[in-house]
Amino acid sequence: MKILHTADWHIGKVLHKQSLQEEHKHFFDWLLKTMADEEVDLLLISGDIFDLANPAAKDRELYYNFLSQLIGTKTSVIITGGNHDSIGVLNAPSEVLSALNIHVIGGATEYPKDELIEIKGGSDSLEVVVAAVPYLRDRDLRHIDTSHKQSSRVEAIREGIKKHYDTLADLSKELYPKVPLIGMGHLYTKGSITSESEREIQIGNTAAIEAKHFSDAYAYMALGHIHRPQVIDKNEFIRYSGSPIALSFSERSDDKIVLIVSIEDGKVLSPNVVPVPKFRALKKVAGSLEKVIEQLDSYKNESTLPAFIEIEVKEDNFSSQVLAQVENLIALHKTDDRFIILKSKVNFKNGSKDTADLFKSGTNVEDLTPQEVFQRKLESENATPEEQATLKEAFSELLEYVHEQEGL
Ligand SMILES: [Mn+2]
Repeated sequence: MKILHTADWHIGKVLHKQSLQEEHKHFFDWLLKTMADEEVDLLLISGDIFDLANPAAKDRELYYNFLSQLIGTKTSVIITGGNHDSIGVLNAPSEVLSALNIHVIGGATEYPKDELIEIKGGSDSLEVVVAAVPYLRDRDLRHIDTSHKQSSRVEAIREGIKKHYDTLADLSKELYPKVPLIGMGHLYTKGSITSESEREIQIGNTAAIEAKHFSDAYAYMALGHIHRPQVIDKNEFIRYSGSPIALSFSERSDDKIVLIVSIEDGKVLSPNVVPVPKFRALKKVAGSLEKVIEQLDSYKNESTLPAFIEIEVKEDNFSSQVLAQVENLIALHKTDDRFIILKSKVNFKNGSKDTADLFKSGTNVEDLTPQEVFQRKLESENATPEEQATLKEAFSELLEYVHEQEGL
Protein backbone atom coordinates (compact mmCIF):
# COMPACT_ATOMS: atom_id res chain seq x y z
CA MET A 1 0.00 0.00 0.00
CA LYS A 2 1.24 3.46 -0.93
CA ILE A 3 0.20 6.62 0.87
CA LEU A 4 0.83 10.16 -0.34
CA HIS A 5 1.09 12.85 2.34
CA THR A 6 0.52 16.52 1.52
CA ALA A 7 -0.96 19.53 3.36
CA ASP A 8 -1.46 23.29 3.32
CA TRP A 9 -2.76 23.74 -0.18
CA HIS A 10 -4.30 27.11 0.68
CA ILE A 11 -6.51 27.16 -2.42
CA GLY A 12 -7.55 30.78 -2.98
CA LYS A 13 -4.34 32.26 -1.60
CA VAL A 14 -3.58 35.73 -2.91
CA LEU A 15 0.00 36.97 -2.74
CA HIS A 16 0.24 40.76 -2.93
CA LYS A 17 -3.05 40.94 -4.83
CA GLN A 18 -1.97 38.20 -7.26
CA SER A 19 -3.99 34.96 -7.33
CA LEU A 20 -2.05 31.69 -7.10
CA GLN A 21 -4.73 29.72 -8.97
CA GLU A 22 -2.47 29.01 -11.92
CA GLU A 23 0.13 27.25 -9.77
CA HIS A 24 -2.63 25.31 -8.02
CA LYS A 25 -3.89 24.08 -11.38
CA HIS A 26 -0.39 22.98 -12.40
CA PHE A 27 0.13 21.31 -9.03
CA PHE A 28 -3.14 19.35 -9.27
CA ASP A 29 -2.30 18.10 -12.77
CA TRP A 30 1.13 17.04 -11.57
CA LEU A 31 -0.31 15.39 -8.43
CA LEU A 32 -2.88 13.37 -10.38
CA LYS A 33 -0.16 12.15 -12.73
CA THR A 34 2.20 11.34 -9.86
CA MET A 35 -0.50 9.37 -8.03
CA ALA A 36 -1.27 7.39 -11.18
CA ASP A 37 2.42 6.74 -11.98
CA GLU A 38 3.23 5.72 -8.41
CA GLU A 39 0.00 3.76 -7.98
CA VAL A 40 -0.93 5.60 -4.80
CA ASP A 41 -3.73 3.94 -2.78
CA LEU A 42 -4.39 6.68 -0.26
CA LEU A 43 -4.03 10.47 -0.36
CA LEU A 44 -3.77 12.33 2.96
CA ILE A 45 -4.28 16.10 3.05
CA SER A 46 -3.48 17.40 6.53
CA GLY A 47 -5.45 20.63 6.72
CA ASP A 48 -5.60 24.14 5.26
CA ILE A 49 -7.27 23.02 2.07
CA PHE A 50 -8.53 26.55 1.52
CA ASP A 51 -6.87 29.81 2.46
CA LEU A 52 -10.11 31.42 3.57
CA ALA A 53 -12.96 30.15 5.72
CA ASN A 54 -15.39 31.23 3.02
CA PRO A 55 -13.67 30.32 -0.27
CA ALA A 56 -14.66 32.01 -3.52
CA ALA A 57 -16.77 30.04 -6.01
CA LYS A 58 -13.81 29.63 -8.40
CA ASP A 59 -11.70 28.17 -5.59
CA ARG A 60 -14.39 25.66 -4.57
CA GLU A 61 -14.68 24.74 -8.23
CA LEU A 62 -10.95 24.03 -8.41
CA TYR A 63 -11.18 21.77 -5.33
CA TYR A 64 -14.15 19.76 -6.62
CA ASN A 65 -12.62 19.57 -10.05
CA PHE A 66 -9.52 17.96 -8.51
CA LEU A 67 -11.58 15.52 -6.41
CA SER A 68 -13.80 14.58 -9.34
CA GLN A 69 -10.75 13.41 -11.27
CA LEU A 70 -10.14 10.77 -8.59
CA ILE A 71 -13.52 9.14 -9.14
CA GLY A 72 -13.05 5.77 -10.73
CA THR A 73 -9.42 5.51 -9.62
CA LYS A 74 -8.38 3.18 -6.80
CA THR A 75 -7.20 6.07 -4.62
CA SER A 76 -8.97 6.80 -1.32
CA VAL A 77 -8.66 10.28 0.14
CA ILE A 78 -8.68 11.63 3.70
CA ILE A 79 -9.07 15.38 4.12
CA THR A 80 -8.81 17.07 7.50
CA GLY A 81 -9.55 20.69 8.40
CA GLY A 82 -6.80 23.18 9.23
CA ASN A 83 -6.88 26.43 11.15
CA HIS A 84 -7.71 28.32 7.96
CA ASP A 85 -10.60 26.03 7.01
CA SER A 86 -14.23 26.36 7.94
CA ILE A 87 -15.49 23.12 9.48
CA GLY A 88 -18.88 23.69 7.87
CA VAL A 89 -17.50 24.32 4.37
CA LEU A 90 -15.36 21.17 4.44
CA ASN A 91 -17.98 18.93 6.06
CA ALA A 92 -20.98 20.03 3.97
CA PRO A 93 -20.39 17.55 1.11
CA SER A 94 -18.88 14.81 3.34
CA GLU A 95 -21.83 12.39 2.95
CA VAL A 96 -21.64 12.50 -0.84
CA LEU A 97 -17.85 12.38 -0.85
CA SER A 98 -17.69 9.36 1.47
CA ALA A 99 -19.59 7.36 -1.15
CA LEU A 100 -16.65 8.16 -3.46
CA ASN A 101 -14.03 6.97 -0.96
CA ILE A 102 -13.23 10.54 0.08
CA HIS A 103 -13.36 10.98 3.85
CA VAL A 104 -13.62 14.48 5.29
CA ILE A 105 -13.05 15.38 8.95
CA GLY A 106 -13.47 19.15 9.08
CA GLY A 107 -13.28 19.52 12.85
CA ALA A 108 -12.93 17.37 15.99
CA THR A 109 -15.76 14.82 16.09
CA GLU A 110 -18.13 14.14 18.97
CA TYR A 111 -16.99 10.52 19.29
CA PRO A 112 -13.25 9.77 18.98
CA LYS A 113 -13.97 6.64 16.96
CA ASP A 114 -15.28 8.79 14.11
CA GLU A 115 -11.73 10.08 13.57
CA LEU A 116 -10.40 6.54 13.02
CA ILE A 117 -10.65 5.63 9.34
CA GLU A 118 -10.14 2.09 8.06
CA ILE A 119 -8.37 1.73 4.73
CA LYS A 120 -8.57 -1.56 2.90
CA GLY A 121 -6.03 -2.88 0.44
CA GLY A 122 -6.35 -4.70 -2.84
CA SER A 123 -7.56 -7.99 -1.38
CA ASP A 124 -10.20 -6.18 0.71
CA SER A 125 -8.21 -6.75 3.89
CA LEU A 126 -7.70 -3.92 6.39
CA GLU A 127 -4.19 -2.57 5.74
CA VAL A 128 -3.98 0.67 7.67
CA VAL A 129 -5.96 2.74 10.14
CA VAL A 130 -5.68 6.52 10.00
CA ALA A 131 -6.31 8.77 13.00
CA ALA A 132 -7.63 11.70 10.96
CA VAL A 133 -7.13 14.47 13.52
CA PRO A 134 -8.07 17.94 12.25
CA TYR A 135 -6.87 21.24 13.73
CA LEU A 136 -8.00 21.12 17.35
CA ARG A 137 -9.66 24.36 18.36
CA ASP A 138 -9.50 25.87 21.79
CA ARG A 139 -13.01 24.68 22.64
CA ASP A 140 -12.04 21.10 21.70
CA LEU A 141 -9.21 21.19 24.21
CA ARG A 142 -10.25 22.98 27.35
CA HIS A 143 -13.05 24.69 29.14
CA ILE A 144 -12.22 28.34 29.56
CA ASP A 145 -11.50 29.05 33.19
CA THR A 146 -10.41 32.63 33.68
CA SER A 147 -9.05 31.92 37.16
CA HIS A 148 -6.26 29.88 35.59
CA LYS A 149 -2.89 31.47 35.24
CA GLN A 150 -1.39 31.82 31.76
CA SER A 151 1.11 29.00 32.25
CA SER A 152 -1.54 26.52 33.34
CA ARG A 153 -3.78 27.48 30.41
CA VAL A 154 -0.90 26.85 28.04
CA GLU A 155 -0.37 23.54 29.83
CA ALA A 156 -4.08 22.70 29.53
CA ILE A 157 -3.98 23.10 25.75
CA ARG A 158 -0.82 21.01 25.43
CA GLU A 159 -2.33 18.28 27.62
CA GLY A 160 -5.56 18.42 25.63
CA ILE A 161 -3.74 17.78 22.35
CA LYS A 162 -1.71 14.94 23.84
CA LYS A 163 -4.83 13.35 25.32
CA HIS A 164 -6.64 13.53 21.99
CA TYR A 165 -3.86 11.57 20.27
CA ASP A 166 -3.53 9.11 23.16
CA THR A 167 -7.27 8.36 23.16
CA LEU A 168 -7.17 7.51 19.46
CA ALA A 169 -4.00 5.43 19.84
CA ASP A 170 -5.58 3.40 22.66
CA LEU A 171 -8.80 2.94 20.75
CA SER A 172 -6.92 1.78 17.67
CA LYS A 173 -4.85 -0.69 19.70
CA GLU A 174 -8.05 -2.11 21.15
CA LEU A 175 -10.01 -2.32 17.90
CA TYR A 176 -7.23 -3.07 15.41
CA PRO A 177 -4.35 -4.56 17.40
CA LYS A 178 -2.48 -5.86 14.35
CA VAL A 179 -3.01 -3.02 11.91
CA PRO A 180 -0.49 -0.14 11.54
CA LEU A 181 -1.78 3.25 12.69
CA ILE A 182 -0.98 6.50 10.92
CA GLY A 183 -1.73 9.86 12.53
CA MET A 184 -2.68 13.13 10.89
CA GLY A 185 -2.45 16.52 12.55
CA HIS A 186 -2.64 20.21 11.93
CA LEU A 187 -0.64 21.79 14.68
CA TYR A 188 2.58 23.51 15.65
CA THR A 189 5.19 21.12 17.01
CA LYS A 190 8.05 22.39 19.12
CA GLY A 191 11.25 22.82 17.15
CA SER A 192 9.62 23.30 13.75
CA ILE A 193 10.89 26.05 11.49
CA THR A 194 8.17 28.39 10.30
CA SER A 195 7.98 30.72 7.30
CA GLU A 196 6.06 33.99 7.02
CA SER A 197 2.83 32.48 5.80
CA GLU A 198 1.51 30.50 8.79
CA ARG A 199 -0.82 32.05 11.30
CA GLU A 200 0.18 31.51 14.90
CA ILE A 201 -2.03 29.05 16.78
CA GLN A 202 -2.18 27.62 20.29
CA ILE A 203 -1.51 30.88 22.14
CA GLY A 204 1.14 32.21 19.81
CA ASN A 205 2.70 28.73 19.43
CA THR A 206 3.58 28.60 23.15
CA ALA A 207 1.38 25.55 23.79
CA ALA A 208 3.28 23.49 21.24
CA ILE A 209 3.56 19.81 21.85
CA GLU A 210 6.77 17.89 21.32
CA ALA A 211 7.44 14.96 19.03
CA LYS A 212 7.97 12.69 22.04
CA HIS A 213 4.39 13.38 23.18
CA PHE A 214 2.98 11.36 20.29
CA SER A 215 2.31 7.76 21.33
CA ASP A 216 4.59 5.06 19.88
CA ALA A 217 1.46 3.52 18.43
CA TYR A 218 1.72 5.96 15.52
CA ALA A 219 3.89 4.42 12.82
CA TYR A 220 3.91 7.69 10.89
CA MET A 221 2.67 11.21 11.63
CA ALA A 222 1.45 13.11 8.55
CA LEU A 223 1.51 16.70 9.79
CA GLY A 224 0.28 19.98 8.38
CA HIS A 225 0.39 23.66 9.36
CA ILE A 226 4.10 24.42 8.89
CA HIS A 227 4.78 25.42 5.29
CA ARG A 228 8.42 24.31 5.12
CA PRO A 229 8.85 20.57 4.66
CA GLN A 230 10.68 19.09 7.62
CA VAL A 231 11.39 16.14 9.84
CA ILE A 232 10.63 16.69 13.53
CA ASP A 233 13.04 15.67 16.27
CA LYS A 234 15.24 13.86 13.72
CA ASN A 235 12.52 11.22 13.43
CA GLU A 236 11.79 10.64 9.75
CA PHE A 237 8.39 9.17 10.66
CA ILE A 238 7.15 12.45 12.16
CA ARG A 239 7.09 15.10 9.49
CA TYR A 240 5.54 18.09 7.81
CA SER A 241 5.07 17.82 4.06
CA GLY A 242 4.91 21.62 3.89
CA SER A 243 2.84 23.48 1.32
CA PRO A 244 3.25 22.25 -2.26
CA ILE A 245 3.58 25.79 -3.60
CA ALA A 246 5.38 28.82 -2.15
CA LEU A 247 2.90 30.96 -0.22
CA SER A 248 5.23 33.83 0.68
CA PHE A 249 8.52 35.35 -0.47
CA SER A 250 10.15 33.84 2.61
CA GLU A 251 9.67 30.41 0.98
CA ARG A 252 11.32 31.42 -2.32
CA SER A 253 14.33 29.12 -1.85
CA ASP A 254 12.44 26.20 -0.26
CA ASP A 255 12.14 22.89 -2.04
CA LYS A 256 8.49 21.94 -2.21
CA ILE A 257 7.66 18.26 -1.80
CA VAL A 258 5.09 15.58 -1.16
CA LEU A 259 5.89 12.34 0.69
CA ILE A 260 5.15 8.80 -0.32
CA VAL A 261 4.97 6.28 2.50
CA SER A 262 4.79 2.57 1.73
CA ILE A 263 3.43 -0.16 3.95
CA GLU A 264 4.74 -3.66 3.31
CA ASP A 265 3.76 -6.70 5.36
CA GLY A 266 2.22 -4.45 7.99
CA LYS A 267 5.37 -2.35 8.35
CA VAL A 268 5.72 1.34 7.49
CA LEU A 269 8.88 1.92 5.43
CA SER A 270 11.04 5.07 5.27
CA PRO A 271 9.14 7.83 3.46
CA ASN A 272 10.17 8.84 -0.05
CA VAL A 273 10.55 12.54 -0.73
CA VAL A 274 9.06 13.52 -4.09
CA PRO A 275 9.96 17.07 -5.23
CA VAL A 276 7.14 19.19 -6.64
CA PRO A 277 8.24 21.02 -9.81
CA LYS A 278 8.60 24.77 -9.40
CA PHE A 279 5.84 26.13 -11.62
CA ARG A 280 6.66 29.69 -10.69
CA ALA A 281 9.87 31.23 -9.41
CA LEU A 282 9.77 33.73 -6.55
CA LYS A 283 12.74 36.01 -6.55
CA LYS A 284 14.12 38.93 -4.64
CA VAL A 285 16.17 41.51 -6.51
CA ALA A 286 18.08 43.89 -4.28
CA GLY A 287 20.73 46.60 -4.60
CA SER A 288 21.10 50.13 -5.87
CA LEU A 289 18.54 51.28 -8.43
CA GLU A 290 21.11 50.78 -11.18
CA LYS A 291 21.84 47.19 -10.04
CA VAL A 292 18.14 46.38 -9.76
CA ILE A 293 17.49 47.63 -13.31
CA GLU A 294 20.44 45.57 -14.58
CA GLN A 295 19.21 42.40 -12.92
CA LEU A 296 15.67 42.86 -14.20
CA ASP A 297 16.86 43.47 -17.74
CA SER A 298 18.95 40.31 -17.83
CA TYR A 299 16.44 38.10 -15.98
CA LYS A 300 15.73 34.79 -17.66
CA ASN A 301 12.60 32.96 -16.54
CA GLU A 302 13.01 29.20 -16.42
CA SER A 303 9.63 28.25 -14.93
CA THR A 304 6.30 27.65 -16.64
CA LEU A 305 4.61 30.75 -15.21
CA PRO A 306 6.04 34.30 -15.10
CA ALA A 307 8.18 34.83 -12.00
CA PHE A 308 7.00 36.88 -9.03
CA ILE A 309 9.64 39.43 -8.15
CA GLU A 310 10.18 41.44 -5.01
CA ILE A 311 12.49 44.43 -5.49
CA GLU A 312 14.41 46.19 -2.78
CA VAL A 313 16.20 49.35 -3.83
CA LYS A 314 18.92 50.51 -1.46
CA GLU A 315 20.35 53.99 -1.91
CA ASP A 316 22.45 56.11 0.41
CA ASN A 317 20.64 59.41 0.25
CA PHE A 318 16.97 60.19 0.20
CA SER A 319 15.80 61.16 -3.27
CA SER A 320 12.23 61.62 -4.46
CA GLN A 321 13.58 61.01 -7.96
CA VAL A 322 14.55 57.46 -7.02
CA LEU A 323 11.04 56.86 -5.68
CA ALA A 324 9.56 58.07 -8.97
CA GLN A 325 12.00 55.93 -10.99
CA VAL A 326 10.95 52.83 -9.04
CA GLU A 327 7.30 53.58 -9.81
CA ASN A 328 8.22 53.93 -13.49
CA LEU A 329 10.15 50.69 -13.42
CA ILE A 330 7.12 48.80 -12.11
CA ALA A 331 4.88 50.37 -14.75
CA LEU A 332 7.44 49.60 -17.48
CA HIS A 333 7.42 45.89 -16.64
CA LYS A 334 3.61 45.58 -16.35
CA THR A 335 3.49 43.81 -19.70
CA ASP A 336 6.71 41.83 -19.32
CA ASP A 337 6.00 38.14 -19.91
CA ARG A 338 9.06 37.02 -17.93
CA PHE A 339 7.96 38.32 -14.54
CA ILE A 340 5.55 40.39 -12.48
CA ILE A 341 6.88 42.83 -9.87
CA LEU A 342 4.71 42.06 -6.85
CA LYS A 343 6.39 43.95 -4.11
CA SER A 344 8.75 46.89 -3.93
CA LYS A 345 10.62 48.57 -1.18
CA VAL A 346 12.98 51.56 -1.16
CA ASN A 347 15.49 52.03 1.63
CA PHE A 348 17.56 55.16 2.08
CA LYS A 349 20.47 54.84 4.46
CA ASN A 350 20.23 58.52 5.34
CA GLY A 351 16.51 58.53 4.95
CA SER A 352 13.82 60.93 6.05
CA LYS A 353 13.51 60.15 9.73
CA ASP A 354 10.10 61.75 10.13
CA THR A 355 8.24 58.76 8.69
CA ALA A 356 10.06 56.29 10.91
CA ASP A 357 7.63 56.23 13.82
CA LEU A 358 5.23 53.28 13.63
CA PHE A 359 6.05 52.13 10.14
CA LYS A 360 9.49 52.61 8.74
CA SER A 361 9.54 54.33 5.40
CA GLY A 362 9.11 51.93 2.51
CA THR A 363 6.93 49.50 4.48
CA ASN A 364 3.34 48.96 3.48
CA VAL A 365 0.99 47.93 6.25
CA GLU A 366 -0.30 45.11 4.02
CA ASP A 367 3.18 43.57 4.05
CA LEU A 368 3.08 43.21 7.83
CA THR A 369 1.37 40.52 9.86
CA PRO A 370 -1.02 41.65 12.60
CA GLN A 371 1.63 40.53 15.13
CA GLU A 372 4.23 42.76 13.52
CA VAL A 373 1.92 45.77 13.58
CA PHE A 374 1.20 45.09 17.26
CA GLN A 375 4.91 44.66 17.96
CA ARG A 376 5.64 48.08 16.46
CA LYS A 377 2.89 49.61 18.51
CA LEU A 378 4.40 48.02 21.64
CA GLU A 379 7.83 49.36 20.77
CA SER A 380 6.43 52.86 20.59
CA GLU A 381 4.94 52.56 24.10
CA ASN A 382 6.80 52.70 27.40
CA ALA A 383 6.07 49.14 28.50
CA THR A 384 8.43 46.91 30.48
CA PRO A 385 9.56 43.65 28.79
CA GLU A 386 7.23 41.70 31.14
CA GLU A 387 4.29 43.91 30.25
CA GLN A 388 5.13 43.54 26.57
CA ALA A 389 5.22 39.74 26.85
CA THR A 390 1.84 39.62 28.59
CA LEU A 391 0.27 42.01 26.08
CA LYS A 392 1.69 40.00 23.18
CA GLU A 393 0.23 36.76 24.51
CA ALA A 394 -3.14 38.39 25.08
CA PHE A 395 -3.01 39.79 21.54
CA SER A 396 -2.16 36.33 20.10
CA GLU A 397 -5.09 34.79 21.93
CA LEU A 398 -7.50 37.45 20.70
CA LEU A 399 -6.24 37.07 17.15
CA GLU A 400 -6.65 33.28 17.27
CA TYR A 401 -10.14 33.76 18.69
CA VAL A 402 -11.07 36.04 15.76
CA HIS A 403 -9.68 33.50 13.25
CA GLU A 404 -11.55 30.66 14.94
CA GLN A 405 -14.82 32.57 14.70
CA GLU A 406 -14.18 32.91 10.97
CA GLY A 407 -13.69 29.15 10.71
CA LEU A 408 -16.90 28.06 12.43
MN1 LIG B 1 -1.27 26.46 6.52
